[in-house]
Amino acid sequence: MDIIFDERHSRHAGRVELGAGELVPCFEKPERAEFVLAAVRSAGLGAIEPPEAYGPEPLKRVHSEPYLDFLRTAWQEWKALVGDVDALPSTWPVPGFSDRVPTSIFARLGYYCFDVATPITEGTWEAATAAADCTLTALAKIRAGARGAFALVRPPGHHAARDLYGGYCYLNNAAIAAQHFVDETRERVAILDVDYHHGNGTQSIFYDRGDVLFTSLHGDPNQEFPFYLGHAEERGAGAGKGTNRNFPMPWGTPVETWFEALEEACRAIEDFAPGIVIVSLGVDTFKGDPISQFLLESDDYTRLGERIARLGRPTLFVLEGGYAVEEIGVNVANVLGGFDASA
Ligand code: 6XA
Ligand code: ZN
Repeated sequence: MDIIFDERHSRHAGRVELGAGELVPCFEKPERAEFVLAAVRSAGLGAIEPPEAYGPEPLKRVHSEPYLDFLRTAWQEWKALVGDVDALPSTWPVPGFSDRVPTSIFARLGYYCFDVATPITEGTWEAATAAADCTLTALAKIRAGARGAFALVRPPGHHAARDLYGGYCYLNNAAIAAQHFVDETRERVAILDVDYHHGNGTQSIFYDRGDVLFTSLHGDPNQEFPFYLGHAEERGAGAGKGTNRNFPMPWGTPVETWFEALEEACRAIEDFAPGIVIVSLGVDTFKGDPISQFLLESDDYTRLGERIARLGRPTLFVLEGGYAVEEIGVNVANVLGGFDASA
């Protein structure tokens, strides 16, 4: 398994997010990637390499240019006005307000961001673009014949839509890779999102696309972030009707029920016969995760990797969430090890 990693991830280090009524230290922190790196290294899963630079073009195929310009420049503008504290929005253009793009940095933060958990810091743009480059480089390994590759990245991506960030995500790494694969091959892509949270960004990017199947297992949006998307009846639109499959599950869902949903998602992927499977690999389904309510244990991740291997498709794994920092490494390494062992 080829593993692509870039130390520039650590340039993104948010200080605070708004939890339930109070500012708390960010859960999405650099140590996460360090624990995953140590675990994949000690499991001897494969060579760990830095990314190639792909430039802005693959990003523009998924995100709008005004949005990318905003992400690239927001920190400087914020810092000049406010100082060296995390840039967070505090006001939003909810329905009823004008839909013109606002000019103030305070207003543009709320225009492009949907929560108060996703700070922009000095190194956010650098880290986010490095993560996209890692994911595209891992994809290139698969295009060159590898059966599996892992983009060991942060910040994560699956909540980021065409011109919207939130949920600790800025650039949608999995979507950028999926679009790049379609652009290069004209083949179909299946995305399997096993992160605890619904991948609202990925869903919305491909919602009307018949060539990209999005499947997601996640906490029921009636109870869980991101709340406003991820219901079972969201099945796609237009040419994409039927190519969006959500499997929401309540807090405390038994592990066996989770694996039954995985089986259904896998059957949908098998029917779709994609040229590649992209796994949005969050391990915040772990029973010890501090912000999540599912019950998977470390051994369950091996079983997950084995089931993904049985799809029999070239597979790109992209790191998403997982906040039990001590265990996140082992859990990720178990998925990849289960996949590798089931050749
Ligand atoms: C914000 C919760 C963000 C969840 C981020 C995540 N209160 N997404 O792990 O997969
Ligand atoms: Zn998550």
